Amino acid sequence: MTRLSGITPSGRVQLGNYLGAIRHWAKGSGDDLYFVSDLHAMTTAYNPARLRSLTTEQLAVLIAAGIPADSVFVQSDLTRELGALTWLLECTCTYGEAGRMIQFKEKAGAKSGKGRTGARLSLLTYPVLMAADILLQGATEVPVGADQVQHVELARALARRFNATYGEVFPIPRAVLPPVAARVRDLSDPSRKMSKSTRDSVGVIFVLDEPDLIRRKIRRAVTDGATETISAEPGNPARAGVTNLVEILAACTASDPDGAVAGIGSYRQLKETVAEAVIETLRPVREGATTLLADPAELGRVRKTGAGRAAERGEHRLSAALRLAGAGQ
Ligand code: AQP
Repeated sequence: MTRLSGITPSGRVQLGNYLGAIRHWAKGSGDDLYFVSDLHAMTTAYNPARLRSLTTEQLAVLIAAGIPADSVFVQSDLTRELGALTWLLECTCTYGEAGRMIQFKEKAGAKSGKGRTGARLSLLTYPVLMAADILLQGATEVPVGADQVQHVELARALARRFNATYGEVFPIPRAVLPPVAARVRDLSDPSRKMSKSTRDSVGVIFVLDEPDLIRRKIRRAVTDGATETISAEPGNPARAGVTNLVEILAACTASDPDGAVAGIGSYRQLKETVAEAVIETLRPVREGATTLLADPAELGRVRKTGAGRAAERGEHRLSAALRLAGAGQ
């Protein structure tokens, strides 16, 4: 069994990415693969220099979080392999299948401002690139959120069709919904989840934020002002801010929400406790990533090793797929 998961450098890595995904990835098996999906960040307008720096930062965070360096790679380091496989899969996928992707329907009009016809073609085709990410590595399990299940289903359909048409090459992947992980919410607007691409970052804790900045952001977090009841009430929108703080504390201290807040008597004390727990949880990752980022030669070496392993792993599948599909010599 090979698991494959990615993170998109659409912004700086935030606490939700860490508590909900990255720290679990660090406990995976040596066969698992994790990648920074920088090519996926190009489907809407972006700044190339910022994309490069976010990609490097995410790579450093993944390694500092404890994921073995040879299990991590940057997607664009496999552009040649992925480009070739994406083409074969685009020749396997129908226009109708790509157009049915809910994320395309939701994002295409909104992002371009000119309706679907103004959306980048890559917004339509990126699920096929995602299928190539999965199938190149022969991944059998793809942990994803509910919004990505449809894309993994597409990868399954394309793998089956390719195998049936040209010959068996690809293991059939399946989406796995990770066990309920902490869903961290924005500190200033707890009605939405914490996200790395949120424009106003006062409610977002970035993994590389300095401790003082973390304290300030948590001090300003929305609570309900009135009751000073220190408990989590999932599903009650009026208490979403306090619930979020309690759940962050529980996730950082590996305890249940009631146990985590035992002895805390005020919102002020709750915020101070949450801030210190977040700072301590992120400290080793921030320190490790900062050290790596200060040594570009070492980070470059680590990056090359991961890319080499990922390319090597996919090589025989790609050449078999090209040969069976009638391409190359
Ligand atoms: N707030 C969150 N709480 C728990 N888990 C979260 N994840 C993201 N936000 C939270 C998990 O992080 C992993 C990598 O995320 P992604 O890059 O695939 O994209 P995303 O889910 O769309 O993350 P963001 O931060 O919200 O990015 P943008 O702003 O670009 O949309 C995933 O496993 C995700 O579940």
